[in-house]
Amino acid sequence: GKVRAPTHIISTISDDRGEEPCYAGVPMSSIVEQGLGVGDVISLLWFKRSLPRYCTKFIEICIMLCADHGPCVSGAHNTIVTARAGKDLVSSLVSGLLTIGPRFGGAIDDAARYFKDAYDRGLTPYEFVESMKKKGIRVPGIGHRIKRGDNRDKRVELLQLFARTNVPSVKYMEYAVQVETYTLSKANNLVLNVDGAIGSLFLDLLAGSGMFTKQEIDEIVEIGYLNGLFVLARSIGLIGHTFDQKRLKQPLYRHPWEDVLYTK
Ligand code: Q5B
Repeated sequence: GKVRAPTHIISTISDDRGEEPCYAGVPMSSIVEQGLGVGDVISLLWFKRSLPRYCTKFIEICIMLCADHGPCVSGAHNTIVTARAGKDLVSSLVSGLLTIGPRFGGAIDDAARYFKDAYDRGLTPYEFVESMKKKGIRVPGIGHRIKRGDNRDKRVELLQLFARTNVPSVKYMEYAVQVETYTLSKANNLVLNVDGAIGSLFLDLLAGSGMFTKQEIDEIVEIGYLNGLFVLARSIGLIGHTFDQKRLKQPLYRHPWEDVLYTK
């Protein structure tokens, strides 16, 4: 019989060989006809399944809330400087994206990892936070440069409101809130930030939706899917900042000498 030559690539999420492209087996026409949205497309292409409406809605809310946070944050600053250096859209975009990491926007996966581990092991917030301190690790998902105990992040409040109304169980989110209560007793800037809110709530979606086995949840957390939400969302804002600078015909950026401490 025929012998199949070994392939160089294995792909399991999409197929464009038929009459129309399919995402995780779902034809494009069915996605459009059913009026599905970007949350559904992410469900199919990232999680390879159709998730319930409250999950896809949550994903869409995350994307809307994280799309931009003004020109002063690391990512937007890099993008603005790059655009003003005359670089193209893709260069300006990736220059901003490259700042996403453990301090800025890329703490969602680690927040999910650490909150899950601490909750599943039954650690009290005190035991969790103090054990992190002993290890010299900042609690991912906690702390913000401008948000404070008396100036909470509206995005976190909106996510929590949606979850408390729509998500069947919010045990990981409530745990993160208890951790925040403890960290706030130490310092006023140690609020639950947007990364921590998304990380803990996504654990609730994964565990409470009944759509994932324990093994699948462990794999998602281990691989680290969730920073992808911030990367995807913030790309919207970074592209906007690029267009804004080009539209304004802004000149090459040079940082003022007065704002540098020259020292030996
Ligand atoms: N301390 C975010 O630091 C920041 C602590 C902590 C224990 C902590 C810091 C941090 C974890 C990473 C994280 C996501 C770097 C943030 C985001 C998106 C954004 C951004 C925007 C957007 C801020 C002062 C004292 C020190 C520290 C202690 C600080 N954080 N202790 N656990 N987590 N968080 N990142 O204000 O005794 O004086 O040495 O790394 O979750 O990125 O809007 O800007 O949408 O764009 O610079 O919202 O919290 O504080 O470094 O001066 O620290 O607090 O050890 O203690 P800051 P520092 P001590 S959301």
